[in-house]
Amino acid sequence: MNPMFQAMCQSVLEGMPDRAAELAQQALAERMEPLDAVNQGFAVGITSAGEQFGRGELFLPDLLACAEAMKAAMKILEPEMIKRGSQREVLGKVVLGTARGDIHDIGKNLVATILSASGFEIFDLGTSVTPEQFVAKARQVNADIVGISALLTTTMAGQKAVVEAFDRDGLRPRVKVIVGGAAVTAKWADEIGADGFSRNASDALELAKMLMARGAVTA
Ligand code: B1M
Repeated sequence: MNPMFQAMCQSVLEGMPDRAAELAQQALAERMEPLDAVNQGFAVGITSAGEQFGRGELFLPDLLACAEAMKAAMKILEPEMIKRGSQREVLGKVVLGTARGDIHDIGKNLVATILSASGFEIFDLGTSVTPEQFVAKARQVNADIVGISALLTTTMAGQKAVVEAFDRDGLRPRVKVIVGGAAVTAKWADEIGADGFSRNASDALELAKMLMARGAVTA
């Protein structure tokens, strides 16, 4: 691994927010693509932290420190990604949030940043969002797409509840519901009747564009 990516990964694994922020600044100063810094550096660190946590080699306070370091880097890189987005025309309106009971937001924020930088208008409801909140916001802003992130196997059920709430409310099929998050699969998306699934933020952008092209926009 390139030494800069290695240092980024290490800053997250060691839970050092100041070091992570410094490396993010350095990456921008060296004209590195911010998404490369995320995908090849900082995210490698947080994924590895998650694996160590899963094996019982890291404890929750350690994982929290790793997440703080990751967030410190994202705080510097995300505004730059938005700034670099050249597209000015609004491609569509997207309501985003993490499923009820789930407080993981790093991936969801990255999806929001990439979509926003590429011309989508984002309404980010934050974490632990109920189906009713998704429906109310989608109605209020006349959303084209609603995206629900879930990182826990237990909160994936919240994605299903959102699909059902949109069906009950008569907002589908006009509004498309897309899902993602570490534990989510295309099979799960199919099972719950979602309109799409993506594995990462770049694929989420392609998916959102494809849904808009297929006629998600009606208003
Ligand atoms: Co948590 N956590 N965590 N955690 N955490 C996981 C998810 C876990 C897999 C770790 C493990 O055990 N190996 C595990 C879940 C197991 C399971 O259910 N299968 C777990 C657990 C158990 C927990 C707690 C229950 C721990 C506890 O309290 N005992 C607790 C739950 C709290 C809650 O939500 N109620 C908890 C807490 C936390 C922290 C607070 C410490 C912190 C979150 C900080 C924050 O987000 N603000 C945290 C972290 C950091 C993780 C891991 C290590 C990393 C997640 C992350 O940020 N990844 C995670 C392990 C892992 O996922 N490998 C883990 C980086 C991010 C860029 O990727 O979020 O996957 P990701 O997003 C990607 C794609 O998934 C996709 O695009 C993104 C960018 O490419 N994507 C979408 C995401 N959302 C999308 C939506 C879309 C489309 C694509 O469309 C709408």
